[in-house]
Amino acid sequence: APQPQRPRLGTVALASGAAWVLAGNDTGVMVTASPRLYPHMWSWDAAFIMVGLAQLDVDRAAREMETLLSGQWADGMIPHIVFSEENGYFPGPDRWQTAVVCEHAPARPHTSGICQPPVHAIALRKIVDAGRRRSGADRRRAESLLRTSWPRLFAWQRWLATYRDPLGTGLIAVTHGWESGMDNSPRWDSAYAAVRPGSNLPPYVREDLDKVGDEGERPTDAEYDRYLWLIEEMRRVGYRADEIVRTGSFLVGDVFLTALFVLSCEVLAELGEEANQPEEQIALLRHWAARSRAAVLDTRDPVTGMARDYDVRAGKWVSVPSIAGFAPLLCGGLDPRQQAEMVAVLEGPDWMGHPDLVAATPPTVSPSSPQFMPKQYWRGPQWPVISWLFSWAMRRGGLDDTAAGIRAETLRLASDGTFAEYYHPLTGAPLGSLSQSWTAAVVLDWLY
Ligand code: 2M8
Repeated sequence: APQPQRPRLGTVALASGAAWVLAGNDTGVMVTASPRLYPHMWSWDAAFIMVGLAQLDVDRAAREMETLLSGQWADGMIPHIVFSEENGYFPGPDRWQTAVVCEHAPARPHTSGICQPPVHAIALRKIVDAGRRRSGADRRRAESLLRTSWPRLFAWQRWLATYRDPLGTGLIAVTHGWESGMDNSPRWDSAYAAVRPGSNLPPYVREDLDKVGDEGERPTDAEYDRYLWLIEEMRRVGYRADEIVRTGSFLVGDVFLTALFVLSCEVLAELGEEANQPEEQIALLRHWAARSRAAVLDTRDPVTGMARDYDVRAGKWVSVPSIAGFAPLLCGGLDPRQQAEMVAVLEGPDWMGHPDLVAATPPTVSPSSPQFMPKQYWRGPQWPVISWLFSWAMRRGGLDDTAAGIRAETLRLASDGTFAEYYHPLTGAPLGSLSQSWTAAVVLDWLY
């Protein structure tokens, strides 16, 4: 296999570099997702950032959770962006106008009007565990964060279960590709093809293109028109959750997000038991987890066995060879034979074991597929944060060997010390933003 050309860092230098990136991106109130491309707090980035911060400084990690929750909407939604005072990102608060048109949105901090995958309970678990490993002040800080944030995270899971289950099966739906976190994944191509930007889409100027090495690493203008059109639709209905699900032009049951919802419900239920939270709420979390786990398993393609998204507007399954197909390995529930088969596919020649990969860690699209685009954002590159998620969930699910392999190989990729947002699977070249906080954070957690 080809080898990456950059110098490799040893463990100590890599861990120090990761801590340095988090410190450099820290405004004091939030660690921004990256220094230039994303100068604000993103919802799921913040959760992974807390996982890294928990290893360095329990109080700082706890404050990150508090900053994120200061942006939570009155109905329970955790918005996908909590804005800093920085400029340089589009769409910013002026475009979203959430507090202007929606009574649930906080006036301050400014927030966006959509959500992102629920991984925050995992972050709370990590902070609580880190606090308990230490003593005195750290432990008290973590226990008090557990008491204050548990009801908020419960409200967030309830929001998803209430507003985002349009089929009533437990398959949680997204109303914008950005909500999935995998913005331009081929998973969304067919649903976006049906989104027709109106001629009254207010004009805009992108701010992302000059902040990466090559514009080809980012989504196209045609994709951006659709991203902005969906926001325009939502703004016009005052970001009313039920109305967006009823009338918006994009509504897809997201199998990957649903698997993360299952994991978060379970982790939150465990934390709730430890902290004596209300039994009926814990029972609800377990109920949602069971229902949504069954929904994830029900999406499997009868021929390939891979999990699929469901386009609610078009009324059809979406079969794309993306990493989301392995969602059952995140949330569990397969019988042992089916699970071994799915792991074998993941480790096999169409995925991690593809002979042309520099590192045997999951690419976002199968390199054997015609849809694979090795440097294009969510259309093929390897994302360390996604590898961390699989590794963490697989370890929890007893798949220790696969989890350890993903960890080792992703660390090898990331030992170039750039902490890139994503990597070129065939060359190991760093892509997108460098010094991306969540990459640094998951590396830190792995090295701890
Ligand atoms: C990317 O998404 C934002 C929009 O939310 C963007 O491209 O401007 C995605 O990779 C998303 O998953 C991530 O949370 C965000 C910040 O890292 O960047």
